[in-house]
Order: sequence, then C-alpha cells, then structure tokens
Amino acid sequence: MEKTAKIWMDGKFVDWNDAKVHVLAHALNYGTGVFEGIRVYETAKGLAVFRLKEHVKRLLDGCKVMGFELPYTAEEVRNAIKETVRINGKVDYVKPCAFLCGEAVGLNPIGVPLTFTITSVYLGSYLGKDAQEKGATLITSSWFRPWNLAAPAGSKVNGIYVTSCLAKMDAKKRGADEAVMLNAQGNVAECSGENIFIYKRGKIYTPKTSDSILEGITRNSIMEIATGLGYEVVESEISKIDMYTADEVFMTGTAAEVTSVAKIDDRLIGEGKPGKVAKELASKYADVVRGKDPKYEKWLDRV
Ligand code: PPE
Repeated sequence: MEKTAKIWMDGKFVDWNDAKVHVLAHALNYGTGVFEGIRVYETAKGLAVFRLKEHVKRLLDGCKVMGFELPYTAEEVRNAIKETVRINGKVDYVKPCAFLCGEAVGLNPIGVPLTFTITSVYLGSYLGKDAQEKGATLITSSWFRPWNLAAPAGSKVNGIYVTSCLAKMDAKKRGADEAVMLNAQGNVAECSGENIFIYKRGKIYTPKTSDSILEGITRNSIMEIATGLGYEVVESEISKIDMYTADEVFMTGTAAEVTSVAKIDDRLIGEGKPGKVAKELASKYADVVRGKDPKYEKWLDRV
C-alpha cells in the first residue's frame, strides 16, 4: 500500500500524519465503526469510481444498523469521495470510515461523537500477483463467520472484522493466501475479505445472503455479468464437500476482484489452476471496470 497526501476528515482535508484520534476512542476499544472499500480505475475517459452509489448506500445502511447519525447525504458522501480521489491523484482504492471517535469508557454508544473519514491509497494487487495468476491457496478457517443473529453480518462493521483477521492470520501461518469461513449451519459462507463462488455441473453457485455473508458489490456485479454471458447463477447453500468437489472455485471482492482458487485444505480444485469460467469472468470484469464495455458504463462514476 502507498500512502497519499491528504485524508478527508469531517469535511476538511488534513495531512496523512495529522488524521488522528484519541486512544480512548470508542471505536478503537469496541469496534464501533462502519467502513467501505471502493476501487478506482483508469479508463479512456479518465479516473472512474466503480459502483460508487452502491458502496455509499451500503455505508449509509451500515450507519443505520449501528444507530449512527451521519450528518451527510449520500450525494455529499459521493462528492467527498470523488474530491478525495481528485486531490490525491494516483490512487486505486478508497476507504471511507464512520466511527465513534469520542473518548468513552463504557459500552453505551449513544451520544458518543462520530467522525467520518475518507482515506485513499494505492493498493495494487490485494492477494498478490502469484495468487491472481496461478490461483489462490485456501484453508477452511476454524473461526466461523459471525452469523446474522450474533452480529450485523451484512454490514461492514469494524468490530466484526476481528474474525476475518483471525481467519486470515491462520491462513498466512499455514502458508495459504486466504481462509474460507463456514457459517453457523456449517455451510460455506465467504472468505475473510471476499465472497465465494463455485462452478459445478455447468452452473455457478454462490451462498445466499441469509447464509451470513456480506452482500458483496462485486458478487452482485459478477452475478449480472455471468448471467449476461449466458451462465445460470444460483444462490444456494454450499457445503464444504460441494466446494472441494467443484470444477472451479473463485472469490470476488472489491480489493481481490475475481481470483481463482487452486487448492483448498490441500485438495486441488479442478485441475489446480484457474479454470475456464473464472478466467472468462475475471477478464470480462477487468474490461467492465475500465469502461471497455458500454453495457456496464452505468457502474462507473467519473472523477
Ligand atoms: N466479504 C467480506 C467479509 C468483505 O470484507 C468483502 C470486501 C467482501 C465480502 C466483498 O465485498 P465487495 O467488496 O462489496 O465485493 N472486502 C474488502 C477488503 C477488506 C479490507 O479492508 O482488507 C474489499 O474487497 O474492499
């Protein structure tokens, strides 16, 4: 990751090193924040933010779930994001975050001051070039995905990400790139920072939103793109066995884009290299985000 000059903080741009909060900030101690991850791509008509409206909507929905009163409209947030990209120049990833910055001891979040920041960075490849080109190696995490009744699994709430961090740590310590988490029912939910898809017997499957997943915006894009290419996409429960025995497995996420999975828990998936369907979808997605397909121009917001 490469730092940038300015961070948008409560309506003003501050220098990277000056974007600070107190050690007793409620969010630092209790995870009370909501964030987003948004990609910015270079297109023939200049820099474009991918699916900005949907990301801002999910952020505001997350604030609603957390009881945060963000003093900005969706349009103001979208404009602030574009302004942050404009001012910093070469960035490819934006991370807005609304969190309780007030100094407080005690869980009650009511009345604790909120801050809203927009950070942009140059991220490059999220899972690494090797995983992207040869297919990623996964482990099944011993940590379960927090389920809908235990946590707001459908929102990008900071505190929930402790589970993702633990799962990712296990993966890295075991020499894998990523971890897949099961849900309370023991079915496949998603990876630490990506949704998951399998291709089996000619159809594409992905877990349902009620399976305690984050309703990924890339997941939604890939479902629409795949349907447009003539694939049947089914949202359904997926067992670990379905996953092991699939012809192909791939992950989707803003940061990871479309990444094939070559191996899970030491078992080769298909031929153990990126499969035909995932490759087709990854290449189509790469075109769509860069404005090379007029059909999906609707998803691009020029900076
Ligand atoms: N599940 C989780 C748990 C998740 O964090 C992400 C995004 C997704 C699925 C995919 O959602 P979407 O980006 O809307 O397609 N993970 C972000 C990376 C997390 C991080 O900060 O690191 C991302 O891809 O931006």
